[in-house]
Amino acid sequence: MGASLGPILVAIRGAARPASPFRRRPLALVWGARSQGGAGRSLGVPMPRLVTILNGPNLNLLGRRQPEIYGRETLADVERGCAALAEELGLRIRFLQSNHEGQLIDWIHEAREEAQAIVINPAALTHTSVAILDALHAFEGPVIEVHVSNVHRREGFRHHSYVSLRADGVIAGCGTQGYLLGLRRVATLLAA
Ligand code: CA2
Repeated sequence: MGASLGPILVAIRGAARPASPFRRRPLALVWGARSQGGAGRSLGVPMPRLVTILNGPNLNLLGRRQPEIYGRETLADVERGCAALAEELGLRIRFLQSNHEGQLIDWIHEAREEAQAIVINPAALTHTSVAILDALHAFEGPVIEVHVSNVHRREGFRHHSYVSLRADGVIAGCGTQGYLLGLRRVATLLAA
C-alpha cells in the first residue's frame, strides 16, 4: 500500500472550447487519494459530477395515491431509475425529498458547495415559494425543473411557477420519466 495522499482540488481554466455559462466557476475536479474508495480511488481519476435531485412536499406519496395524475411509480422507483441512468451518464446523484420548505432551501445551499447541477420537483412550493427561487438564484450550475403531471392542463394556480424564473429547463407532463429527461439535459449542459 502506498502512503495515503490527501484529496487534491485541481482547477482547470482556459479550455480550448468556448466558455459555457455553467463553467463560471473553475472546474472543481476532486482527484481521489489512494486510500479512498469509489470513483476517486486512483490518483488522476476525476470524481464524477454530482447532481442534487430535490423533491418537495407530498412527493413521498408518489405511486400510493392519485395514480391517475401521478402514475404508479413510487419515489423509491424514481430514485433507482435516476441512479441507473446517472451511472450510464457518468454522473453521481444525491436524491432527496422533504415536506419542509426550509429543509429544501438548506439542501440547495449545500448543493452550492458540492453539486454541479440541480434537478428539482418543488411540488406545491413551485407555485408559492419565493424563498426557493432565491436559494436557486444563489446556485451557479444548471437547474432543471420537473413536474410529473402536466401542470398546464390542471388548475390555474398550478400554471405559475416561481422556480421557472431560474430554471434552465422545465419538463412537465412526462410522468416520472421527466426526472430521467432532466438528468439527460443536465449531462448535456455540463458537457457543453
Ligand atoms: O406534477 C408534479 O410533479 C407536481 O409538482 C406535483 C405536486 C403539485 O402540487 C404540483 O402542482 C405538480 C404535488 C405533489 C404531491 O404528490 C402526490 C403524489 C401522490 C399522491 C398525493 C400527492
